[in-house]
Amino acid sequence: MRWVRNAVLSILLAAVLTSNARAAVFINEVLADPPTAMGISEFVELYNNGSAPVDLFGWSIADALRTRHTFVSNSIILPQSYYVVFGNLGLNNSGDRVSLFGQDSVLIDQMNYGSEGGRDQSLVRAYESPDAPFVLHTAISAEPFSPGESSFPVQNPTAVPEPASLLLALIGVVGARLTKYTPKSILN
Ligand SMILES: [Ca+2]
Ligand SMILES: [Ca+2]
Repeated sequence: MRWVRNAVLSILLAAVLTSNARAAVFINEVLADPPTAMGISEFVELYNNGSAPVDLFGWSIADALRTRHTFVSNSIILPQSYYVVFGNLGLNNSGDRVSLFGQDSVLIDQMNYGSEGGRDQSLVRAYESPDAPFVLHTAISAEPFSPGESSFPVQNPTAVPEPASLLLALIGVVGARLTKYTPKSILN
């Protein structure tokens, strides 16, 4: 299945270069204060609520001090999907700023937090939109965080997808499962 996935990703990447479809990537969830007993690192979760995949190559994540992660080539975030950067991102528990920069250091999204960042749980958008405020993860979920997946317990399928869409959705699901608590990117 790996070659199938790679082939599809290549096709999707080509689509990125040729499509005018809208894509919008934003910061969706930030874990600054990992609970020590749960074996998880800090992470920043991105979400693409657009209709086209986006290659994050050359994008970066910074805290208030400096760049903490730069995306390598083929860092593809599919439509309606998540991408999680795990590692020591230098996020102060007592307050910090998280910025997402695109190529040429264009600011894509930014969030600030205070002492609420130090509550042994992540901060997450109240709903998956760049316009939504950040809230404590347990305000909308029984879980303290949800890297690579929705904060909301029930997904909401509204229509029967066409076969091509279904294939992409399945790949998206596989990708999300693989990322659960598994670093896609680890910083030293
Ligand atoms: Ca921290
Ligand atoms: Ca999440």
